[in-house]
Parts: sequence; structure tokens; C-alpha cells
Amino acid sequence: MEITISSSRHRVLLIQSYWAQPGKASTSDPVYPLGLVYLATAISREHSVQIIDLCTSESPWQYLSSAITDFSPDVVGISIRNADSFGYSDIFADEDFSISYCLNNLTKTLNIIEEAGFHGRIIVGGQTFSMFPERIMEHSNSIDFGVFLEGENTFPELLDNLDRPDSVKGLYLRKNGSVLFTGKRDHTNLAEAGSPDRSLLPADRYIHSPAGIGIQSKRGCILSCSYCIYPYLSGSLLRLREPAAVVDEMEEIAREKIECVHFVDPVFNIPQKHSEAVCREILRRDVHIKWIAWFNPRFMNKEFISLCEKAGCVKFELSPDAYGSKGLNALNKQLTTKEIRNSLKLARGLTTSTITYNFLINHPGETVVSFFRKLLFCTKIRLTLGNRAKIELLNHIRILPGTTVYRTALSEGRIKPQTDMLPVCEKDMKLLFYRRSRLVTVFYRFLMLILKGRNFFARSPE
Ligand code: B12
Ligand code: SF4
Repeated sequence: MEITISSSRHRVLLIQSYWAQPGKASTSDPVYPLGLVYLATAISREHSVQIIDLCTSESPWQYLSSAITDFSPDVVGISIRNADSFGYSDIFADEDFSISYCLNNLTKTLNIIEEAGFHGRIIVGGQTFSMFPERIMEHSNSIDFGVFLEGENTFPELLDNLDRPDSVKGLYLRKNGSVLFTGKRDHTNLAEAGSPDRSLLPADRYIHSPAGIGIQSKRGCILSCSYCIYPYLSGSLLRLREPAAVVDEMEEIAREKIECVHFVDPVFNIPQKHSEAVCREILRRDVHIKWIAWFNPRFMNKEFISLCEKAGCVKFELSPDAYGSKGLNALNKQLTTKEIRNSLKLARGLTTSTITYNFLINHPGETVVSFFRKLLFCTKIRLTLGNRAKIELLNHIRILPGTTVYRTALSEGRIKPQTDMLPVCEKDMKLLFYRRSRLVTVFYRFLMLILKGRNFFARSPE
């Protein structure tokens, strides 16, 4: 399954953390660990590397143990992507969900690695690590180093300097019993990083889900929605890949007989010209691959939608999140209700694709009136587009440190500075989901109760 590159200095096992098994309640299908493949690409010339994804195995702990024994690495890299496995819609449902907490899984992972006889260095990274670096470093002394934010430069440099890590920027390490940070470093230059070498991890375990295989045309986001951690993780300046390089990668993926890819860009059509250039390049080269992406309704028009469809877009994902100016302003969406309504008019013209609307519930700025206006608009989407639309109306905001919503929640007394933002029990976890109004919660629960059987909002076009 995994391909090992022979020879060289370190034997590096890269592990996508166990999160939750596919098919279990409140979890989604595993996604191709693109970040790890970028990392593996950055080190594969110098070191032997193998990638395993614990989310793809029925017996993740056995899988991990065997990989340590069989590959015998001297460095292990663990990617901690997701903080927890609550679907943000499920959190207030009275059902028995199988919950997976990042710290519990990490403890188990570290124990298994140790039990399998590993004595080398353990390095962690990934989005959840970068959101909670000190918390995770302090969680276990078995972790030697933590790579903050992007790893394409820090990780290879660290492998070259394992005995003098202080010289490596972007690193959490231990010194005299304390955790130290070596200081921020510049973001990855995407042209220098090149395309991820996908031969390092075959995609076959991910292709059954349309969103399973990711591809990236840019990093960074110029918007600053109040709940969002993306600009913190990937920067608020855009780093665009050359459209030709993106389409080279799509061509390569298409050759592997993969039918669909998901752009992992925060917003595909910002800047619109770049997304148009990607579409035109796909058409110029006649690449046949379906794709899904997130779009901003402000930068959509008839011609653009048609161009995307011709270039293979099968699903337009929209996240207006709020409906009504109060909510949109409170979330700093930089969108108007008119633009959201206009997107529905445009969506009537979809021919070969579907559209998904993501809305949040009970967010800052939400009132009972806005809640019902949102419901009415969702009903209109359903009546206008039928099964061509999917409506995700159920998501609560998971409060994340470093966001405006975190500061709002603090000032409103919903959380305290000492609140554990990476808890390991359901009671503490529930506090971390923003709920502005009790009345909306009551209406929401009632609504879910009566609509559950009918699956009116969540009906999927797939
Ligand atoms: C695209 C995306 C999706 C797509 C994925 C499509 C696909 N095929 O990949 C979809 C919509 C399916 C999705 C689903 C979910 N997602 Co999502 N997603 C993203 C997004 C926008 C980009 C991820 C990505 O591919 N980045 C590109 C790669 C190249 O970067 P990277 O993974 O960060 O890796 C770099 C560094 O982190 C680092 N690194 C990573 N691992 C390691 C390991 C080591 C050892 C080292 C040294 C470094 C290192 O180096 C890498 C290269 O620079 C992020 C936001 C973000 N900025 O990351 C959210 C994000 C990762 N998702 C998140 C969440 C919560 C989810 C879901 C759990 C939502 C849900 N409730 O269902 C699911 C989980 C899916 C799964 N099975 O894991 C959270 C995770 C943190 C958290 N809050 O828990 C994020 C951060 C967004 C958020 N809301 O906070 N997601
Ligand atoms: S929600 Fe999307 S558009 Fe808003 S800041 Fe985050 S990534 Fe950017």
C-alpha cells in the first residue's frame, strides 16, 4: 500500500492521527492527508519515508504497531489535524455519538509507539497542533518537537539539525524542563515547494468519497470571518500557484483514474481571475476530472458559473453562514443578503452541477427573527432547486482561540481565560460551541425533532 523510498539518513514514519473511524456517527470519511504528502515530498530525496493514515484502518492501533515494527523508523512525525470528532450539528442532539478527542487519541498513539519498541524522536505538527502548541507539548513529554504552522521548510531543516534544534525557526522544543518556541518563520513559497508527490501515498483508500482527494491552488485568505482560524493557520495574504502547475497536478491525478478532487483552497474564486485562469487551463488541455470547491457568492456570475461547469465543477460550496445584515456583520462575512439571494437566482441556471449552502445556527448577531428568516430562505432554496441543492443548516461555531468569536465569548462570559479549549469530555466540550440565544436553541431543537424524519434541509444531491 505505502511506498517506501530506499536509502538515506533518517527513516521517517509519517502518521495521520486517528480521528474517528469512517461510517461512525458524527464523523466524515477520511481525507487524503495532503499536508503529510507535501511534507513527505519535501524530505523524500534525503530520507526514507513512509506515510500511514490511521483513519483508513479498521484496526488503527494494530496498523500503527505493525508499521513501527516493520518500517523501523528512527523519526516519527504525527499530524494532528482535527481537534475532536463532534459534527458541529450533532453536539446538541440527544444521540449516542462516538466521540473522538484529539488528546485521548494522541496519548494512545504515543503509548502504542512506545510499546512497539520505538526509541527515536517524535515530532508533531498539523492544524490542531498549531492552534494549541503549548497545550499539546505539555500534554506529553514523549513529544520531542512540535512544528508550528507549515512544515515544508521547518521539517527538513529539523531532520538535518536534530542535535541542534535551537537553530531551526518555527519549532517548539524542550529545554531545561520548559517548552520553548524558536520563533516564527516565513510561509512556504508554493512555487519552491512544487507539487506534492502523490506516488508517496496511493489514493485508493480515499476515492469512494467525492471530497476525499484534495488539491490546492492557493494558500491564505484575505477575508477575516470572525469564527475562522484559517488566516491564523495559512496567513492573510494570498499565495497563488501557477494555474499551469495546478492543472499539471490535476492531469496527473486524472491519469490515476481518480474521478473527482476537492480544492482545499479557502475560497476558490478569490481572486476570481486566478480561478478563471485555472478553469481555462483545464479546458485548454482538455483534462477530464470533476471537481468541488468553496466559492464566495460575491464573485459569481452567469459566465463564471458556466466556465466552472465546463471545466468540470460538479459542486459549488457556499458558506454564507448568516442571513441578514446583523448576523453577516457580526460574523464579518463582508457579504450582503442581496448577494446571497442573487446566488440562488444564479443557481437556477446550473446544468451539470449542484450547490451546497452552509449556514450556522445561533452565531453572534443571531436573533429569533434572523433564525426564522434563514429557515425561510432555506425553504426557498429547497423549493427552487429541489435535489440540486444541499443545505447544511445545523452547524454551531466551535470557539477556537485566536478568533474574534473567542474574544466575543470571553467578553460575554461564555468562556474564561482559563477554560480548557481542548477538553476530553462532552460536558466541557459543549461549552465551546457558541450559542447566542436560548430561545433559538429551543426553536432549533424543536425544529430538528419535527424535521428529522423528513430530512428536509440536509437532503444531499449526491
Ligand atoms: C479542505 C479542508 C477540508 C475538506 C478536505 C478535503 C480534502 N480532500 O482534503 C473537507 C471539507 C472534507 C474537510 C472536512 C473536515 N474538516 Co476541514 N479543513 C480543510 C482546510 C480548509 C484545508 C486543509 C488542507 O488540506 N490544507 C492543506 C495542507 C497542505 O496543509 P496542512 O494539512 O495544514 O499541512 C501543513 C501543516 O499543517 C503542517 N503539518 C501537517 N501535519 C504535520 C505533521 C508533522 C509531523 C509536521 C512536522 C507538520 C505537519 O505541514 C503541512 C504542510 O505545510 C482546513 C483549514 C486549514 N487552513 O488547514 C480545514 C480544517 C483542517 N478542517 C477542520 C475540521 C474540523 C474538519 C472536519 C472535522 C469537519 C467536520 N466536523 O466534519 C472534517 C474532518 C475531515 C477528516 N476526515 O479529517 C479543522 C480542523 C481543526 C479543528 N477545529 O478541529 C480545520 C483547521 C478548519 C477549522 N474549522 O478549524 N475539511
Ligand atoms: S471562513 Fe473562509 S472566507 Fe472566511 S476567513 Fe475563513 S477561510 Fe476566509
